[in-house]
Amino acid sequence: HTVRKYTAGAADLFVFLEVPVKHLKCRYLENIEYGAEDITVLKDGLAFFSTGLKYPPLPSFSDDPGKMYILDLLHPRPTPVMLQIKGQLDLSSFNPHGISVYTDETDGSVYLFVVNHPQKNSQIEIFSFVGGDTLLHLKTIIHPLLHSVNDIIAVGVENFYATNDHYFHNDALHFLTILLGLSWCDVVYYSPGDVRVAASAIMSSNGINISPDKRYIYVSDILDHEIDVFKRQEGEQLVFMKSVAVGSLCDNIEVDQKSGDVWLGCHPNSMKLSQFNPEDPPGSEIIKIKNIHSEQPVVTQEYVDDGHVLMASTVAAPYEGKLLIGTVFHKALYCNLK
Ligand SMILES: [Ca+2]
Ligand SMILES: [Ca+2]
Repeated sequence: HTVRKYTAGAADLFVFLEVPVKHLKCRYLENIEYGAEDITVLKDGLAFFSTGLKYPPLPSFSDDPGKMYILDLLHPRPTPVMLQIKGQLDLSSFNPHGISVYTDETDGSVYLFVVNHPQKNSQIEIFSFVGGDTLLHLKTIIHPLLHSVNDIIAVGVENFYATNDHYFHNDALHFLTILLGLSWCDVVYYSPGDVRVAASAIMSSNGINISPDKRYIYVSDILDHEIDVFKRQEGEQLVFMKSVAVGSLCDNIEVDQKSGDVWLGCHPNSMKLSQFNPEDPPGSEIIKIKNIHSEQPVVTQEYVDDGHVLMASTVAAPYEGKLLIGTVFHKALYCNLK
C-alpha cells in the first residue's frame, strides 16, 4: 500500500495535488448516474444510498428530485434498487445528503436517518425501513442549531449527532471564514428533550461516524485535511482526543465493523471540484486509516483516479472484502478488495 506523503501543509486552504492513478477491480453500479453522496452498510450486507444531491456551488446533472436506493451485497450481482417512500414527506423537493442507519437491538427494527435540503434548507428525516424496498417516513426534525447539516450519525431511535459544514449561509461571508481559516463549525447533539453543540472549533465539519464499540466519534474536518477523534462522555458531550492528518479533503466516513478501520471518500483537488470542467475533471481518492486509536495510525491510499473513471468520490463503504464508492454527482463503483 502507498503511504500518503504530506507534501501540502495542513494549513493550506486548497489542495492542488495531481494524483497518480491507483485502481482496484471495480465495475460501475447500475442505476446510479447522478451521484450517491453517502452510502452505509448494515451488518447483514444491505447497503443504503442517498442519490441525486443538489448542493451548489457543486455541480449536479439532473433536475429530478433525489432518491434513496438499497443494494444487497450478499446477492451474486449486487444492483441498486430504488426505495419506495411512504408517508407524508414531500418527494418533489427531496434532496438527500448524509445518511446513517440505526438498528434497535431490542427488536431488530432499522431506522434510516437522512439529511435533507428542500429549498436549500437543512432538516433531518427519520424513516423506518420496513423491509423489501420500502421506507416509511416517520418524522422531520427542524432546529435552529441544525442549520447547515452535512452528515449525521444516529445513536438512538430519535437521537443523533450532526455536522454543520457552514457557519454563515451567506456565500460571501462563508468564503471569508474559509479565507481567514476560522474554525467556527460544530457538531450538534440532538435528542427529543435536549439539543446542543457537542463539539466546536472545526473549520468545516463534513462526514461523521462512530467506532464499532460506540465509544468514539470520528469527524472529518474537510478543509483542515484531518479526521478528528472525539470520546463520548456522559451526557453526550464530545471530548476532543486527537486529529489524524490525511493530506486530502475527506468527505464521508465509514467504519469497518470488524476491523475498526476508518474508510474515507476524499477530494484530492478542491479547485477541480468547485470549478467543474469536464476536460479536466476532479479526481477521486479513497483513504483508509488503520489503528486510528494507536500512537501511530497508518494512513494509506486504497484507490485513486484522475476523474476519467470516477469523479468526486465522497464515500467508501467496506463490507467483507467488497467496497462501494459513491460520488457527489457522478457514478458509483462496486469494487473487490481481494
Ligand atoms: Ca454518513
Ligand atoms: Ca459529506
